[in-house]
Amino acid sequence: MKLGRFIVIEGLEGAGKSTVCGLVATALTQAGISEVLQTREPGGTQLGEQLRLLIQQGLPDEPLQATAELLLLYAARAQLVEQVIKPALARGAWVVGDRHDLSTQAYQGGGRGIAEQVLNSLRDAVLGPFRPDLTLYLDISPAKGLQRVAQRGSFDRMEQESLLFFQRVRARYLALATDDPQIVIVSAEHSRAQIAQQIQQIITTWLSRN
Ligand code: T5A
Repeated sequence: MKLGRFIVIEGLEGAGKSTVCGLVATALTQAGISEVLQTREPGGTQLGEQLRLLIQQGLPDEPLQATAELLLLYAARAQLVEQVIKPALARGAWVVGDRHDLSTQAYQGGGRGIAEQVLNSLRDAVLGPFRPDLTLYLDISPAKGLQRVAQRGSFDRMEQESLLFFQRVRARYLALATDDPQIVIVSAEHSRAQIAQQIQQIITTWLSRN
């Protein structure tokens, strides 16, 4: 029995997801929701954090195969959903997720070229009918997002992918978001203040309707 709600923030590297997760959590708290939990994927459990390191750093002498990467991401997600997210929702907490399954559809599907049928079967096997209640997709051009990441320091394994890879990821995100009424597209190229205002508006409107 689910009492809380699951809100997910998605987007390319440097889109501002972590920043927006904080804004959403604050907006929910100000709206009177007593427990708001923030999660990130991959991560958020002991297993998930170990897998995150592996996914972000790779192995010194062995390239990670696309299907191996996919299965690691789902192992992390299964652990997080069952151990953290579902129990939180069942006790009435609201969960704000920094990435969830849409990332896999975009990165492993659009970016790596894994067939949609494979992704859908795996998603159904691992998650069943479990889905977010609302997803905010922060849209940014790969060049701009990576420029923001570069200002922060060095690139990890995923961030070293080509611009073409991230263009495919963005195209898949946009295609999926356009098709799904539960995904709201937010332009992430505005100033922090403009985005904060927009997020507040989206959350207020959504809360009034749900
Ligand atoms: N992955 C993940 C998959 O391939 N498949 C999957 O299924 C999943 C779940 C995870 C990696 O794993 C991959 C995708 C990723 O490569 P991550 O840490 O979740 O890594 O993702 P990143 O996208 O790398 O996280 P980042 O921290 O780089 O980006 P964020 O969270 O989008 O952005 P944020 O808020 O940290 O901001 C980035 C920088 O921009 C500035 C911030 O201050 C910060 O310096 N910034 C702005 N600057 C100007 N204007 C604004 N409006 C700004 N907003 C933020």
